[in-house]
Formats: sequence, structure tokens, C-alpha cells
Amino acid sequence: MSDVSPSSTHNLRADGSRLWATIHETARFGGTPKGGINRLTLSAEDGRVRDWFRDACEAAGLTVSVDALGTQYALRAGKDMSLPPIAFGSHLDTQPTGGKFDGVLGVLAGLEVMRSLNDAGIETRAPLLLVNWTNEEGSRFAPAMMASAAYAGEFTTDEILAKRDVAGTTVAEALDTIGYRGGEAVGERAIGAFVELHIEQGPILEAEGKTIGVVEGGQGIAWFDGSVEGFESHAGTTPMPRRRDALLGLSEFALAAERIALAHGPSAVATIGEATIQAPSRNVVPGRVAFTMDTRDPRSETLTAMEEELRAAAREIGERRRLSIVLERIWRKEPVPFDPKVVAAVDAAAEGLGLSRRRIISGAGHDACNLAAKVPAAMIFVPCKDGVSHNESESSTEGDCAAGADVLLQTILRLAN
Ligand code: HGY
Ligand code: MN
Ligand code: MN
Ligand code: MN
Repeated sequence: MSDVSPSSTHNLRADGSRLWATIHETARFGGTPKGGINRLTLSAEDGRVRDWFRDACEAAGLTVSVDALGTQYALRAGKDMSLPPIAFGSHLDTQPTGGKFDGVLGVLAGLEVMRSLNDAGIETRAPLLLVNWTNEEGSRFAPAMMASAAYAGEFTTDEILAKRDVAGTTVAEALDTIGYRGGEAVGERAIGAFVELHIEQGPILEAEGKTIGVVEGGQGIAWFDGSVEGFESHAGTTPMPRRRDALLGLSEFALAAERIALAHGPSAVATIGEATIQAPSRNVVPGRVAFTMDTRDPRSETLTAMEEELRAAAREIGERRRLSIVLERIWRKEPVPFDPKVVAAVDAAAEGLGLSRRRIISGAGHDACNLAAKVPAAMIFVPCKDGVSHNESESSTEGDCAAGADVLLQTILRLAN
């Protein structure tokens, strides 16, 4: 292994075509006919990509371990093993209509960093740790970013293991089914700093022609489970004015949520991503509807104001339509600032590579947003086409992915030596 003086490594680059090939090689696990990925956390497809990831890490000489929530850690030794490792990574689980890059880029660019250091025979002073966090997406089991939240102490491991999906399967059962309930205790592993590379999942970098987003923090998020109780009745005989139609109540509430978000714009957003009529039937007026809601803003006080206004709208619509609209907040993540020293390392790396860049706040939640509560953390963004994500058409370019991997590599070399 050669010595790691900064001058000897400033010119080190990742192998962009190898990274691009790896991204497309793993896209087959849960790949969809439209070119996206449907790889829900702890599904059989997730199990298969985890096996692939473990084998690829071991082939790169890394020591792989798994914690009690299935998070995978791949360790590369450093000169001074007494130092806490510099960690990087993201997630390999996807949304049902996921794309090839959300989460995947951060994990596979991390693997590319390890491979590039191996090729160059470089040993860093601090050890390096590549992480695949379990269940970042929160689509099958709520909340999102749950394993990194448990690592940061926001939840106990038992709380997470007991979480159930809509079929009633627990996280524990799902982990056992794919053989990824590891022995390592969650949160005990030391991490010196954490850096996550991710596509922006928004339109700003592309619109401004910038290659790199130097991410300064993440916005706040609040998740709700909701229900609307009305009264089932005959679709043919119940006059319109006498109906207590739960679906119409939810429809009005959804439009009220849009109005509230727009009023707190341009940053505030509100989404009802799931809605289910209980006991649905074409010729029955819906009496009960269940739904979920996601609200976000960079300002904590705005998240609170939106919740108050949503509850007021639920009361007003409920009284007028003789419905009961209930909102239960199940998760709230405060806006999080990233560590200035790690942000500065990202900025210096991008500058040293001569890449166009701008400071940015993340609209999406990320594992780094949880890590930031416990260790110095920051993120690197690269553009995605039309700012589209959580859609099968999600795409980026080989050049942008390579640039992101180079910034990740150069940031790690700054933090680990
Ligand atoms: O919801 C999020 O922001 C993340 O993509 N799971
Ligand atoms: Mn993601
Ligand atoms: Mn996502
Ligand atoms: Mn993430």
C-alpha cells in the first residue's frame, strides 16, 4: 500500500464506466418492464441484491457484517485501526415505482471508492466503512430511514422489529425470511463521519446546470395516518344531500392540504400518497376511507403551522359533511443541519475537481439526516433528469454519476487522512 500524502491522491479518480456497469448490473434485482426497480425493503429481491452486495464487498477485500436490523457494514482496514472509520453509503431498497439511482448510487459509488483505492494501492489512515442501511424508503414499513434512525438512537431495535407492513408481517419476520437478521447490536459501531452521495431527486441542479450539490442539511418531515368515517348507504336510493360520503370528505381534505401547502410555499409540500376505501363496492356510498399523509418544509414552525391548519380543515369538513376525519401524527423529523466541517470537505473536493456546484438543502429525507444526530455528516448531490425520482423513468448520466463518485472519493480522502 502506498503512502497517502494529499498530493498523491488529489488526482485519484473513480472508474466511472465500472460504476455505471455496476448500477445497471444490480438493476436486474426487482427490475420492472418500464426500466425501473420495484425492490421493497426485506423482499426477496432485496435479499438477492444484499447477497450480491455482500459478495462484491468481500471480493474487494472488505469485511462484511450485518446488524440486528439487517444493515450491512463493509469495513476496509486503515493504518490506524484505533480511529473510528469514515463511513459512506445509502440504501438499496426502492419504492414500488423506484428508479435505478435513488439510494443505489450512494451504495455503489461507495463500492467504487473501495475498488479505486484498491486499484491505486492506497491505504487511508482511518478505516473506511461502506453501509447499506435497511429500509430507507419507508414504503413497506413506516417510518422511512428507520434503520439509520435506530442507529442514531431515535428508536430501539425492538420497536423497529415489531413494526408491521399492511399484510401484518413484522420487520423481524421479514428479516428472518431473507436471512438478514444479524447479530451485531444496532448503534454500537463507532463512526467518525458519514458522507452520502445521492441524486438530488429535484430539479434545481439540472435547471442551473450545476454538477454537484453541496448539501447543507435536510428539511423537516411529518407523517400522518388518517381516517374518514361516514356512513355506507345505497348508491341508488340515497339522495345526494343525505349522504355521508367518506371519499368526498377525503377529496375535499386533499384539496385543503394542497391549498395549505401552497399558502406556505414555495418550500412547503403535502402529499396523500395512499387512500383505501374500506369494504369498497361500486353501488355503495363509501362509509370509511383510510389514508396516509406526508408534509415537509425546511422550517420547523411551518411544519407545526401546517399540522394545525390541516386539523382545522378536518374539523370544518367533518362538521359540514357529518363525517369524522381523524389525523394521527406517527412520525416527525425536525429539519437537520449537516456538519460544517464535513460540508466544507465536500465543497473542497468538488472545487479541487473543478466541478460546478452550489449549496442546497435536501427536500428528500436521507439516512445522512439521521446520522447527523450522532456523528458529523453531510451529503453530495448530483442531478437527475427533469428532477424526477420515485418514478420508473428516474435517470442520471454516466458523467454525473462519475463526478459524484469522484467527489465522494476525494471527500473521503480528506476526512480519512
Ligand atoms: O421520503 C423520502 O424522502 C425518502 O426518499 N425516503
Ligand atoms: Mn433515497
Ligand atoms: Mn427514495
Ligand atoms: Mn437516502
